[in-house]
Amino acid sequence: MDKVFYVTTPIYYVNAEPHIGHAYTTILADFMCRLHRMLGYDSYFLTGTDEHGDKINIAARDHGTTPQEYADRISGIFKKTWEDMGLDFNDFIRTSEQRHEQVVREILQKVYDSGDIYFGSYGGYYCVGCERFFTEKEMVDGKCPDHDRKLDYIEEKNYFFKMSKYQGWLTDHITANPDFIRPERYRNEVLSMLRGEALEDLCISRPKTRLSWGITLPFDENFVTYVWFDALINYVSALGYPDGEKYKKYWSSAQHIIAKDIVKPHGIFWPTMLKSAGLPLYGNLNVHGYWNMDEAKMSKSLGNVVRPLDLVSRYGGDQIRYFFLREMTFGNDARFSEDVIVDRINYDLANDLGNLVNRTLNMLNKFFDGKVPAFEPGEPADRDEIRKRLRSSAEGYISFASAFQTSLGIERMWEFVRHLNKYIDQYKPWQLSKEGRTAALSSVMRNLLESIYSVAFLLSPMLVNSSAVLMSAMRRSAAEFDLESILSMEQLEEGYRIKEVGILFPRLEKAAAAEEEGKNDGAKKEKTMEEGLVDIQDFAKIDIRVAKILKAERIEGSDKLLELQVDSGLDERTIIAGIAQAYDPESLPGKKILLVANLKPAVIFKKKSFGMLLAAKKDRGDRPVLIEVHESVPTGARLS
Ligand code: ME8
Repeated sequence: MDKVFYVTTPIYYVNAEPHIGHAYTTILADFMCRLHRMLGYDSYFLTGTDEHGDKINIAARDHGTTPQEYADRISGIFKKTWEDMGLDFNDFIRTSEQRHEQVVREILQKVYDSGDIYFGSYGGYYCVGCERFFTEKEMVDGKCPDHDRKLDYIEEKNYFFKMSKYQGWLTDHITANPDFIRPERYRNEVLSMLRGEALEDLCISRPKTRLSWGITLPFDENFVTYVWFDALINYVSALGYPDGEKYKKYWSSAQHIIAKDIVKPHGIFWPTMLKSAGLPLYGNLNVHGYWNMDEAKMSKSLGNVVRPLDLVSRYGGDQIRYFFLREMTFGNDARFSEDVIVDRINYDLANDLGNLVNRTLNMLNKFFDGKVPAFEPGEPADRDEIRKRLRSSAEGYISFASAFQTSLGIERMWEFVRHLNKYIDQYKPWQLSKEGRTAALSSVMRNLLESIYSVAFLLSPMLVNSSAVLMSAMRRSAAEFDLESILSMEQLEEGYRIKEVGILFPRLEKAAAAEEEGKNDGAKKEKTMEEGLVDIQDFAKIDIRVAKILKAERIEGSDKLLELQVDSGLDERTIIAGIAQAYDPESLPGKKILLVANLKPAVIFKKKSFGMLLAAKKDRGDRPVLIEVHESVPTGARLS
């Protein structure tokens, strides 16, 4: 089979500006496109805007403008938002474009000629928000369940598409191709719609007397096309159906991404339309859940709607992509919370991945002048084991992510990242250096660098900017992708000096979310300060770790201070501690204590101290007692 991949988002209505729900779907599509490109696919990504129909007509009227002007403005905002977020779509389709209108008319004519369209009379409950008729069974208390709005009964003469004719065929197709609609819960939802009562035919026109903003039917100019029949066709019109090269190349590999709100049009209308018009079906319908948020936080009257670009400027583009792709389990709803964004950035990006990179590059500077060391076969330092873990994590990541299960896939890569941090703790390169075990040190550092390069490469569809920074710092030119060579861990050039990358994922000094909350709830914040309480985010800024004392000496001229060498798990460092009157230096080596690891260095008695040990005393005059930790707790473990 050709390695071709075509991914689409819904085309968004232009009656409102982009919000985080739209941003999520579009980021997911961008990730899937880049992932497949990385895997060697010819990959194509389409998004766009849905511009016809009652809804847009009404919104334009409310804004005192024409539908076309209104659509131009909002569509422009969508396109610019995705561009500013660095989303790399190949095409942006608008349903008011000529190229689209022409294909809609062509397909309508085909369906009409095949005898699947008839003229009839229809009465039904219409929801403008959904742009569709509801059956009595679908309504809740006479209202649309999604828009909580009383539905109007409308009766008019219209054209109908014989959707019911394809009910049996579609049921069989979905049953025989269990992945056609995924995940399973949405396949079942569609099957239960199909297996319930008889499918009704689809009303596909609107009389121009009621609505003129739409595509005129090719066989009756008194009517415009129903907006869903028009909109779904964007997926082929953008490819240049019927003769376009892109249509021929990409169409049958199509992967549609939508949320659970529009399963029926995509799972039932669209396949039956394709079948009737004689087009092949799309590849898969991939359905995600909803991002839910605190009503108060999203209420327009409070002026605090979350805009995708605000999030990016507040937290960073890669950080937001990571949060979205990691936090939502495909198919389920997820809770949107800025506190969780902060946690994900601090724990996963700064602490796990960022720390791994910084520790490794700092040690490389110190021990090898920043140059890629040789790999010493006599001292493999678990190279095979690391390679095995890399392969298993990478394969898990690729197979989950390819099936849209980004969260599970990313977690597999993080297992590897966390293992690499443990690997440093286990091999303690600073100790190898001190003991003069250069060959072992070379291999350990080389293994780490090769692993980091592979991680950066594999994560590049998600951490687009940071991966690019890392890869270009480590290599002169980007490699052609070949999974086997990435997994071989033989990508770097011996002796090449790795460039500085700085801090890739700064820990959040100021918890933006907490600050925002503070603004909205000043009284609460004041009360907290009055009582001397701190926020959890403030506490989280302090990096307290288990450290092991390696050496302790008195400092000449001071009866209070000791100079200690400790292993922090991150590095080996000097601490000046005021415990000389309480402890003999000889009694200290081997003890595991608590270290504040991210304190700014301070000069004490002309010596530099890199952190602080935690000790306790009840009264001022008491001697400080070190907080000792049981030896089973690993060095470097973080207090949380
Ligand atoms: O339905 N969580 O457009 P639309 C997750 N024009 N995703 C969300 C979301 C949320 N809270 N809110 C919206 C339409 N979305 C039609 C589509 S396609 C031929 C025509 C995302 O502007 C999600 O992808 O209402 C959802 O399916 C889509 O926006 C609906 O966008």
